[in-house]
Amino acid sequence: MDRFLDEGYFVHEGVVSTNDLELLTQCCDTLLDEPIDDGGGDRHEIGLGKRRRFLAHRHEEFEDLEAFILSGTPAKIATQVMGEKVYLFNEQFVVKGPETGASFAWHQDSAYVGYDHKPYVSVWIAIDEVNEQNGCLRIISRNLRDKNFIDPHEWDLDSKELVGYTGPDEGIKVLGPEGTVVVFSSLTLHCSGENTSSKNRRAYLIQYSPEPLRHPETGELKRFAKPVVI
Ligand SMILES: O=C(O)CCC(=O)C(=O)O
Repeated sequence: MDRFLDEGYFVHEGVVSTNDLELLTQCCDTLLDEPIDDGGGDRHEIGLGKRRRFLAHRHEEFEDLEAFILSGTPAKIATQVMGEKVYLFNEQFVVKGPETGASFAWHQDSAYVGYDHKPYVSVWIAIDEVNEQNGCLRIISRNLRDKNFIDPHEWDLDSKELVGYTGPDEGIKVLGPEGTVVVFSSLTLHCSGENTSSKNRRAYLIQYSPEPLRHPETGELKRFAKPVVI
């Protein structure tokens, strides 16, 4: 995993089976039928109506989805990166609606946690082909050995998101067919563009941590801490 440590991310194509992609599509579309919920309460309030929807923490309602993320391809990838002891920490579908789908600003996922923790790994799966028109991910390569910290982030009230970078680097665009998998550290800066295409851009993001992620003072679990079983 030298490449992951050197660059903070890697991309896989062709590792998600047709059946698993179908499963993700069905679960996502089932959730999309529900009334829009922009977050709040114990979830980050980062939804922007149908322009940017986060359908979060619902895997327990879909038996096969739970099995997929605890023992399937994304879980295996997480153990390859972090070793055998890995916990499902968080998961969400991210959907940018057609024509006016909103961007998501440069950030490190760790910035959203709010307290000290061991960096974790995000496995992002494109449910639809991703291209420059529909809001592909962009990544700034980061050597995790040298830059093992969270950069300053500011909350943008208008766009309802944390912003961790506003410089000129446009990053590396990750383009690819449905099923493209992007694996990145919670310290790797990434963002995604607008969706101006005529269809939803759907993706599923699963996060795995090397230990249960708890508040350092209260001990309260941040989200899930389900051991991955390969
Ligand atoms: O799917 C996207 O467009 C980006 C999602 C993302 O960066 C995140 O949830 O941290």
